[in-house]
Amino acid sequence: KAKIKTEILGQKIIYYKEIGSTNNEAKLQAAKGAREGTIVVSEQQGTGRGRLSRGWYSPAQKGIWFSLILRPGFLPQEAPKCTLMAAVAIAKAIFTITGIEVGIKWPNDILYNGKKLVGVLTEMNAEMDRINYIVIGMGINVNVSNKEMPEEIKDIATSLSEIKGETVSRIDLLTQVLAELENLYLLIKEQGFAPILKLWKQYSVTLGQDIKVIGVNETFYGKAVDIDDFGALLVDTGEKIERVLAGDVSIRKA
Ligand code: BT5
Repeated sequence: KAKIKTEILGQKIIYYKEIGSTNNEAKLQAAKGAREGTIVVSEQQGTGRGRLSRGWYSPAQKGIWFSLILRPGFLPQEAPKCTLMAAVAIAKAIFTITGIEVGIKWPNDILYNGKKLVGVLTEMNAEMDRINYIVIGMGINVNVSNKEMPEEIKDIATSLSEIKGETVSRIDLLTQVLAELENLYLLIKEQGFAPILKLWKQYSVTLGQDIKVIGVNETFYGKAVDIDDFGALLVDTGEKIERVLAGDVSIRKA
């Protein structure tokens, strides 16, 4: 706590040695009225979640598994912006602390050499046309060893310690992530989403690629051409521009 340099984010920290999912706990806390900036951190998650009820491997003391509660004044359909904001904040913080240059894969992955280093899971509670709360869950593989990873992710995942060949301080990285998140969040409040979008595009490894969009009901191919003001991915199929919203799709290189 001594190292925290932020004014809002992380001023209240709810810490667990072990929990099912920090996102679930943050949603409970938010529903009970936890204030903006509250974070839920756990050393380990038993049932860490990805999107579409996928799992998130969260071994004890090896990563940063945490969730941030925000209560932004924007519209429910703007919530995906939080995912992009978080990805940019984490990418910047990783560079500051480790010197590693990462890429962002739309909407919620941070990759290094095509392997997943970070996942972001944004969940929202809205009533009528107002956001009650947003929970941004972030999973960062800090000192996770590749050898110990479950078979299913061994070939697709990596960690900062695997890349650097040495352990990385989780507390230094977490405090830096909070600092970057706060900067970007205040920037959105002052200047809207445009500056974040610009930064996001600098890190993007998705734009310009031929991709396969795997939705719940349909799959299609196209070129990822842009991101719109709501954080949706615009995909040129050759016939038309499809607008793809986060949450319900996966994308792969075609
Ligand atoms: C995500 O989902 O990438 C969002 C992950 C969010 C995790 C954080 S941790 C704190 C907070 N509390 C939670 O319960 N969740 C959040 P998605 O794009 O659906 O990717 C999930 C897929 O990533 C899985 O199906 C695996 O293939 C892969 N995967 C699982 N664990 C991984 C890990 N530790 N590192 C890299 N890839 C992983």
